[in-house]
Amino acid sequence: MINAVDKTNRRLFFALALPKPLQQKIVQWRADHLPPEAGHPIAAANLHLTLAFLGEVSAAKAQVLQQQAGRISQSGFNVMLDDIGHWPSSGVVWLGCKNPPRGLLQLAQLLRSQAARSGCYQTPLPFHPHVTLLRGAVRPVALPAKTQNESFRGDHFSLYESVFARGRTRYNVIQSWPLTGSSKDI
Ligand code: 2AM
Repeated sequence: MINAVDKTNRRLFFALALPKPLQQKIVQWRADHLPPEAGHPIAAANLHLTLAFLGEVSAAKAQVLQQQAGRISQSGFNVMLDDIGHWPSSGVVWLGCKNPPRGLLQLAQLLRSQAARSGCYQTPLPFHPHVTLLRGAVRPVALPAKTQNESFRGDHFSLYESVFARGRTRYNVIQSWPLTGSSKDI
């Protein structure tokens, strides 16, 4: 028998939140440095740094992933957004890190391997931490030579649900976990 589509599936991902003042600064900087025709700007409240994309996930699987996330013991780290780039194939203009902190890479690696073990497809592409600024940027974009070099403290991570309603995407936090573990501060 073919299973009916599970309507309780939700589109989920783990991410680092950006502090609200930084979201506002980035939006202002984007307006000043990227041409409006370059692509569709991501709303300030939606600016985040994805750690692991999970896709459409059942409630049972989400529960397992949340339990595993809760057992992660890692300390926080500083994320410096000092790089900018454009991926024309996915139409994404992004801010990223020239030298991502080890803690960020470790956390993403752990969440991605836990997700893969739970059957959430993980892209074979290497993890490239980034904050998406624009979507739909499929044409060449004149990128500014420098970013604002803003940094933020990754002191917690969250599970988000992506909800599309009335023509807009919203990201709702389902649960957050502190990064206050005992490993050496990075
Ligand atoms: P992006 O910003 O580079 O597009 C919520 O959709 C978050 O999950 C976004 O940050 C998005 O990354 C990421 N995401 C969406 N679909 C994805 C996929 N198939 N593989 C990896 N990441 C994905």
